[in-house]
Amino acid sequence: MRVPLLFLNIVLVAARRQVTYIGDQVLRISASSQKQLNLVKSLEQLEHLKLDFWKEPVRSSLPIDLRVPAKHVSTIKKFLRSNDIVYSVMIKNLQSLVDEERTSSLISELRQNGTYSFNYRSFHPLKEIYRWIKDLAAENPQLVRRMRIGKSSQGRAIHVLKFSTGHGRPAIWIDGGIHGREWIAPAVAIWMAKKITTDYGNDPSITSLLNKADIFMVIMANPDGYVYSQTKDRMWRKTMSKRPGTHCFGVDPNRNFDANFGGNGSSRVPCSETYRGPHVHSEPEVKAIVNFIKKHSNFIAFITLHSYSQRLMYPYGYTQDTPENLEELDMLAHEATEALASLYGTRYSYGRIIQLINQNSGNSIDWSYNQGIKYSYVFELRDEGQYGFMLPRSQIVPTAEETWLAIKKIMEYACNHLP
Ligand code: BHK
Ligand code: ZN
Repeated sequence: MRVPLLFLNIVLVAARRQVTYIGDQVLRISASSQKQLNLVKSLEQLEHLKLDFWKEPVRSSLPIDLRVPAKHVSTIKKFLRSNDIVYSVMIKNLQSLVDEERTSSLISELRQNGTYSFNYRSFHPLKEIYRWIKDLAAENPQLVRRMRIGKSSQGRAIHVLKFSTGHGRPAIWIDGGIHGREWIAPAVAIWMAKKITTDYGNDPSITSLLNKADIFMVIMANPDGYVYSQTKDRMWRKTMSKRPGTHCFGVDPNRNFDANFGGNGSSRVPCSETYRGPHVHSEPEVKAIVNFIKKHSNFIAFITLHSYSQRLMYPYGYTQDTPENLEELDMLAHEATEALASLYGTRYSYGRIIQLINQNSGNSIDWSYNQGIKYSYVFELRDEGQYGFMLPRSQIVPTAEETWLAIKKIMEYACNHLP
């Protein structure tokens, strides 16, 4: 018997009980005064509205991106209009982007030729990415090693790719995928890892770099969150750890590090998107990174990939205190963003976290900086908010290409300024 495909799809989707975003809108809000800013901030307290600030209110000059559940769209718009707060609709119906992505951006393919037939212009399910990681190491035995540095809450391996051509060298850290819904970050990391293997021995700059330093790259720092974002809830950000006494699950891994843990800009509420966790390094995903970096002990640069907003930020997030090498961090961020823009004209802003976004505590680069890693940076990749987390797959390769130029600047500088 033939079951109509459409019917089958509906049944499958219903069985998996996916979170849907039908009629949800993303509004870009321009608060033009401190008073208007405070009004928008006050919405953050109304937990029952289930608002999701894609870009939080910081200063009245900076745009705010807010995802509003369908049933509250008219209330929120009315609230904004009655207070003369200007807004525009960035995404009119989030579910239509989610649907489109599922059918045309998230591609599952059986591959024959290892990493050579991998489609770098597409997003992929975790299984395929893990297969690709294995293939890359197998294809490049003299250059790449796959190491398992830990396991997620749900038991998935956390892999690091070690690119090395010698012994006892300084090391550079790059991670992607620490937040589930930020799909562009692991996609960019995959492209970069492949780029290293094709450029080593051919391109003088990466060859000379790898003759001085090792690169350690975690493609997928939060595999559970990525899988959940692809199968159940596209907007999932956190880990997937469960705890007694609450129906909410998951911890924001980027609030779980030992850097002013529990301070401002992290939540003690398990249902919050920025829940810090029950204690420092409670998340096995975080613990894996921390243990590895502490044990290895000769990291000179730490780079973490997030999205979105087109920003390159450095410490601190938890304090207004300035990092000891502020001028150097700022100069290097300037050079890196100029290199990035040189390819396609993509403009990044740069600065300390606490200057560019709100104060936050427990993030990874504040932790790595306090470990003595002087060149600690976070990239918030494309775009500026037109698609936000729903970045189309046509932007994966251009984003990777331009970001690679910036990362090379940081790596080269760190190599030439050893502690
Ligand atoms: C990243 C690293 C260190 C400090 C802040 C950030 C920004 C990041 C976050 O944790 O709130 C923003 C983000 O994922 C969503 O774009
Ligand atoms: Zn993030």
